[in-house]
Amino acid sequence: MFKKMNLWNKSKTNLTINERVSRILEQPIPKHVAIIMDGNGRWAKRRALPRVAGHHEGMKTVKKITTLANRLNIETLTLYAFSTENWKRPKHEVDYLMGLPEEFLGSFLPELIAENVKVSMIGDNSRLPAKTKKAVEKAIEQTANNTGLNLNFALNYGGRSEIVEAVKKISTDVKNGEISVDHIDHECISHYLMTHALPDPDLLIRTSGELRISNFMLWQIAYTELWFTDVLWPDFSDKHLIDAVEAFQKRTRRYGGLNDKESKK
Ligand code: V07
Repeated sequence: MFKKMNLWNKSKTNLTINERVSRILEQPIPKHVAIIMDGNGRWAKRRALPRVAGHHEGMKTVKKITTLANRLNIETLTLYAFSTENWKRPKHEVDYLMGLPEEFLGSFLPELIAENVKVSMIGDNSRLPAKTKKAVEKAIEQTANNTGLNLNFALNYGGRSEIVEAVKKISTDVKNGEISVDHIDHECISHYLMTHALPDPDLLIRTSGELRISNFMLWQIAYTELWFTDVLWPDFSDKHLIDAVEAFQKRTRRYGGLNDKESKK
């Protein structure tokens, strides 16, 4: 009849967002969080709206989650905005998606600058439309000296292509005598990836119920904690990022300081 209640859990459900943020900040924070922002099309379909309406709503979620990630002192937030596979979508949808970086930055770049956010990008930008490329380059330039959150967009990014490109560059450098075959190790390969300047993700979030990696950061997620939710990206809120970071902290606390990554080195 009377169910014994876990008081810590009970009180947790009653905490405000601000209280939960304060608690999170008392424990180790994931330095690098990566997100596969899935479910925008499904969000729109459920409302009988065109798919692009879901992408637009998803863009607003990007801004909200960026602000919270910055507040949580997360160092890098990598967002999978456009995959190398996404070119196969209908032309009107690809065109719309390629307009979003410009629209996002047009609306939010001043706020990002005010929040000390630094914008960066991984992926092959040579195939992006000129206006998309220019908008992103401008944002990268204007935020280059910012010291807060690194907001890293994966645009025209694919994990296997990234590895192929790294293998080509390593081969060229070996051929030209710049490095020897013996020099090729984990660290060397990491150095040739587009993420060379970033730590590996500590936490990967995928929304919308799919339990796959879908060609995202294949090399980098070897020891990453994975967190999946059925919530569609446009519905993803501060509460959900906090849920994910709390789950991360609960899992990593159990390692007692010696985590998988360190012990396998
Ligand atoms: C895109 C909104 C988020 C859900 C996933 C798909 C649609 C923000 C950007 C963006 C990219 C680069 C940049 C500034 C903003 C974006 C694409 C799609 C292609 F410098 N959202 N968003 N880019 N979606």
